[in-house]
Amino acid sequence: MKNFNYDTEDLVVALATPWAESALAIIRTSGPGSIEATAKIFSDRDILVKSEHNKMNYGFIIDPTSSSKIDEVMVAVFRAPNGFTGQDSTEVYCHGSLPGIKKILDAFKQVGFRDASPGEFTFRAFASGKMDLTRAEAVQDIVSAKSTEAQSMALNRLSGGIETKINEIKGLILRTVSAIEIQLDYPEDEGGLAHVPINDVLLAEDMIKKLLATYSAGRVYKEGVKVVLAGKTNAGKSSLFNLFLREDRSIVSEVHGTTRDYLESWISLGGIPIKIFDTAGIREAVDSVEIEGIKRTQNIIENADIIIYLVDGSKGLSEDEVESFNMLKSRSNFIPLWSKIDLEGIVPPKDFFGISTVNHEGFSQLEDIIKDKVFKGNYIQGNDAVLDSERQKILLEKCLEELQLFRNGMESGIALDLVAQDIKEALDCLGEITGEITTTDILENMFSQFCVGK
Ligand SMILES: Nc1nc2c(ncn2[C@@H]2O[C@H](COP(=O)(O)OP(=O)(O)OP(=O)(O)O)[C@@H](O)[C@H]2O)c(=O)[nH]1
Ligand SMILES: [Mg+2]
Repeated sequence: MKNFNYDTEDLVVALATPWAESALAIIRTSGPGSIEATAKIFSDRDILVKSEHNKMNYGFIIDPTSSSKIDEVMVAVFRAPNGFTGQDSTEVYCHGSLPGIKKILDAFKQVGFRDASPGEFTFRAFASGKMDLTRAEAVQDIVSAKSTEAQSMALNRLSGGIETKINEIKGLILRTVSAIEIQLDYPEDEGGLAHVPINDVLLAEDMIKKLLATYSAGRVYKEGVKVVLAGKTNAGKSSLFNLFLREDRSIVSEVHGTTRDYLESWISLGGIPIKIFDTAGIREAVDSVEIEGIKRTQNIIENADIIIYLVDGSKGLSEDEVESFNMLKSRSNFIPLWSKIDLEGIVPPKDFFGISTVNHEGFSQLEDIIKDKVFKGNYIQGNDAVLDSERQKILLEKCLEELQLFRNGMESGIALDLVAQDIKEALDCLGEITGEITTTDILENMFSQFCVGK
């Protein structure tokens, strides 16, 4: 967003709930004097002006021109330096009628408020020191979280999970920086480089690496993964698709080429949102519709995060699929399944996982294999702070690089005042993450992602 409004001294107002008909709606304001200004359109001015912090007040919103009642409301009062923005602010809980909301917003404009830009309330909270940038970013994450896991992770960040970690890392680096400063100030001191606590730098690097590893795992919960069911016709793909969905969505039959176009659906696997695709079985197609269906299958396979390939266990790997099977086999995201193991005498060969959609044998193992492939070993523990912002990730990577440069420099005996520059840059990266060091670009970029009213 261009022209982000950095003015934090004027009065802003915004609808914080969706612009849609609902039982109740919330309109929020912020800015020095916003309580007195809200009182100008409230039925009992004194009550609001004298209201304590964190208190709800019953009354009516009054049209300042006609003095007629607009709506029956509750008004919450928050006083600086408390409350979300750290400024005087109010929240009006009104009825969720769109014309009513519009009238209330107009009334606010008449007494000196302007529309808030996206993210302006959170920006004010940051500007008044109520939260660092990692928490500010978490505010939007929590609003947009699409799964319960993503929401819990955002809540952890909002409570300062990342900020705490960054501060710990910063503490380790600062110790090293101060040791270097002392060395530079008193070079004649005995002991030389032994005084610089390189171990702290190694510890900091380790913590950064661990934090970076949570990024891809966090993405999984936030954005989900694409899983495709592929294989020859009649292998049992649609039957497995239905088992994942726990409903008969895709047509199953013994006729080869039953599924002619792909089907997709979202499922949740232990909280991971998974978009699963049932595809047209691969074979020498008999008509143009099927040819197009198979083309689409190949396209989906190319773009999938996980490829589950079914071989009909009652037939075995057929000659015409060996070549394409071998090509897919080398991929790390490939899971080969041997289907129909409930039928007599069917035993999956080495490297294949057995599955039956009739008695569900092998299904829970398949779910575990998918999770392993998705996380690639980077599992998140219950209360781990999970890195979610790309901005933070890039800065952490840069910080790590600078620390490694610093260590290499120290080890190869480069002059201390030169390597000191690297470690200071590492420190600056951390300062940028939390927002101690900011530029207009960072702020504009960040807050433009927010919705109005947050
Ligand atoms: N015994 C047994 N039969 C199965 C199993 N899974 C699927 N089948 C049967 O195999 C046949 C083909 O199943 P589908 O799920 O339609 O196979 P598909 O891979 O989707 O086939 P296309 O859509 O033609 O590519 C059906 O008659 C199913 O009932 C299984 O685990 N055990
Ligand atoms: Mg099918």
